[in-house]
Amino acid sequence: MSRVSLTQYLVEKQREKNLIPAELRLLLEVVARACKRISFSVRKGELAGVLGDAGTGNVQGEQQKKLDVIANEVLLEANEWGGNLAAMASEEMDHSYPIPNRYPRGSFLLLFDPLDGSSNIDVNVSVGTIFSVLRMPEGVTDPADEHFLQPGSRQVAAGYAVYGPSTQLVLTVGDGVAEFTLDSDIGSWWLTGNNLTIPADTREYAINASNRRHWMAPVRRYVEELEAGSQGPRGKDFNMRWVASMVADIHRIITRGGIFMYPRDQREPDKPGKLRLMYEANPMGWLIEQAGGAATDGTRRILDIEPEKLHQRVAVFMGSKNEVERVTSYHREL
Ligand code: AHM
Ligand code: MG
Repeated sequence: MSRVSLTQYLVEKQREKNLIPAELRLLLEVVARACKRISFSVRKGELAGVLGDAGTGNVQGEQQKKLDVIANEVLLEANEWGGNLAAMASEEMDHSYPIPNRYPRGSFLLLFDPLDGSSNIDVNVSVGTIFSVLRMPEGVTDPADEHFLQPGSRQVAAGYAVYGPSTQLVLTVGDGVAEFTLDSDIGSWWLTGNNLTIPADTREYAINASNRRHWMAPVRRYVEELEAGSQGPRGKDFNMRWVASMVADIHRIITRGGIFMYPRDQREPDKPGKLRLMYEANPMGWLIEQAGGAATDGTRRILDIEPEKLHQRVAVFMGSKNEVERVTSYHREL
C-alpha cells in the first residue's frame, strides 16, 4: 500500500486545493521536524539525562522540567531561520520572541506549548507539543506581544504532536483534521487518519474530579448527572478518563469521542480556569471543531474570545458536540 507523507499531504493542500501558501507549508514542515526532535529526546528519557526539574520557573509560576526547556529551545532554533515567521510565543517565555535581525522575517506568528503535560514526564506517561499559527497583522514590521492577541477563529493552522506509545501529529489547516504517525526508523511522518470525526454523542468524560468541592453549580450538576448513569436523568452509564496531559486526553477524544473539561472554579472565581487560551484552548478548540465537535468556555465559543493577554487562562469544555452543548446550556440556565 502506498502511503501519503506529511509533505505530500501539505503539497496537495497548497497546489491542488490552493488552501495554504507555500510559506505556511514550509513552516508546518519545520514545526513537524522540531516535534520529531522532541520525540527523540522524550524517548531517550533517563538515558539522555533529560528527566527531572530544570530548577527554574516559567511566567505562570510553574516549575520547569528539563524537557520543557529543551523542547522550547528545539522549537525556537528550528523555526527562527526559515524566513516564514515574524515572531514566536511560548508557554515557557514571558514575552514573544521576534525573529532575530540576522534572518529574514515572514508574515506568520507561531505559538506553542512546547511540552504539555510535562508533570507526567518523569512517570513515563504521554506528553505532547501544541501549536497554533496566526498571520501577522497587515503593515506591522516590529512584532510584539499585542500582535498575537487575535481570536482563535483567525488561526491558519493548528496541531499537536503526542509522544505516546507511537508519536503522532494531528493537524488542521481549516480543511478537516489529519493524523500522521512517525516512522522513527526513517524519520518520516505518514498519513494514518484523514477527516477525523468526533461522534456527537459519547459515554466518556474527562475532568480532574479532585477539584469537585470547588466547582460551580453548572459543572456540579452536569457531572452528577453523568455519575448517576443509567439510574439518573441521562439514562445511560458514563466512564471517566483523566490522563492529566491535555494532549493525550484530547487525542483520545479526537480518536473516539468524549468531553474534556477544565472549568473555572470557586477557589479564585476571577481566574478563568487553568489552561491557556492562546496555545492550548485555541489550537485544540479549532481541531475539535474541524473534527465536528464543539469547544466553549461554558458560555462562549472558545474561538470567538478576543484575547487580552498572551498567557491568558480560560475555562474549557470541548469534544463531542451534544455533550458540550448540554454543559454549556447548564451555564446559561443559571
Ligand atoms: P502544563 O501546560 O503546565 O503541562 O499544564 C497543563 C496540563 C494539561 O496538559 C492537563 O490537562 C492539566 O494541566 C492537568 O491538570 P491537573 O494537574 O489539575 O490534573
Ligand atoms: Mg500545557
